[in-house]
Amino acid sequence: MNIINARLRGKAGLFRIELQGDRIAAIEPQADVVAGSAVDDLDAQQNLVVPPFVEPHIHLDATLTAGEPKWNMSGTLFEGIERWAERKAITTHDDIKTRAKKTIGMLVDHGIQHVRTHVDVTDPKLTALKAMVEVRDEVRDLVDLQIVAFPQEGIESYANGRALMTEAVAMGADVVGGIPHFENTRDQGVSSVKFLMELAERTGCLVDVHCDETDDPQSRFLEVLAEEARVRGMGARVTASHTTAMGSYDNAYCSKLFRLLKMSGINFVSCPTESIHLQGRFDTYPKRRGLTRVAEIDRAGMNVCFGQDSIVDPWYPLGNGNILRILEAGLHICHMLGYEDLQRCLDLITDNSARTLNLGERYGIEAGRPANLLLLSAADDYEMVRSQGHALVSVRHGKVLMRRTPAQIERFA
Ligand code: 17E
Ligand code: FE2
Repeated sequence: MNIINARLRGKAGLFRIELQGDRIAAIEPQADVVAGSAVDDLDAQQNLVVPPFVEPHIHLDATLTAGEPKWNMSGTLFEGIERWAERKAITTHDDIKTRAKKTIGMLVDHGIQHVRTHVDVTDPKLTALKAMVEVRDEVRDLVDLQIVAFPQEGIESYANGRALMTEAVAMGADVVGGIPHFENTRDQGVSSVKFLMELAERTGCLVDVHCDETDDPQSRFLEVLAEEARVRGMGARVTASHTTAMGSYDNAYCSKLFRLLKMSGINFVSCPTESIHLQGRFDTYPKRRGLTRVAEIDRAGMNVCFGQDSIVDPWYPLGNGNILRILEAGLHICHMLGYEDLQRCLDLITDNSARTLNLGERYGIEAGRPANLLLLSAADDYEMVRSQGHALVSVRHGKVLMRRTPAQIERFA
């Protein structure tokens, strides 16, 4: 199969992308627009062809449970954790698998092929983890799934938290998580980060910590995580998710912090729709946005990407799998609608996220790499967000996985 009349990000002109089996065989410039010759040629119609969208942060064990048994009435992270604990108590293996697979279908419909999911392991039976390890295998034709052992109710503050984390890794979690701002004390927050970094280093896992997801400017576990990563030389394998407290740090502290963050080389995920909804809840007016410093992290040359976090769960009632919606919201909320940001905004849901997930040569439109790619509905990044465009075709392992027919409009005058 070949893709013809493709535009590639950062390159002038049109290209023909030749796929052989499950690999990209060659990428050749085209002098002119061409007509398809083979029956199975895909015509990109002079629009962008990009590697698949990435979902770097979602909780697939909790999706599609909003209101069961009760709604989150305050809109806070903390009430979300309480409501989830009630739902978690009645979950089953099949319940987790059914909802996770349904949600993965929603992600696939929007061009996502790589997913990192946090899975709550603060459960003596590890029900969700066992189910998600099976799901990871069963959805291989749809997405590559990374599983984070995520201690929703704490590592130090939850009974046998350390043992559950260790067991989750032994059972096949790919990534070690954490939640230091939720531990009972500051000391426990610090010791939880040291514990999880040690576990990851020993087992070869990646790291992705829910870190400082609060408006509390005193929540400063990011510096602990970054320093642990720096000393161990693990920065590229470590991610700090949310870091919303950074939106409340004063500039004097933040300028010192940025020096360490840069030295550490860690990655960042922001979930802008989730954070604008959950944070700022203890403010009246002026009301904080409750997001990390996305534009500043990006401009400092560090790696940052956007995630959805939730789809219809105790923390966030909306969501449909469309990461482009998150991109559009995030660009607004983070003051990133400037010309230069718009020129390369798809980085925030493609290349930057792939780097966060350590996908390496498993990702990208280059000869020799997997034949996983998207045909988009616009010719550049700016037009893609402006037009609220879509992934029209998703190709995975050299075969068409999803095709979207855009809505047809009839006008009569
Ligand atoms: N759990 C958590 O601690 N934070 C979140 N944003 C979600 C779950 C969705
Ligand atoms: Fe999260």
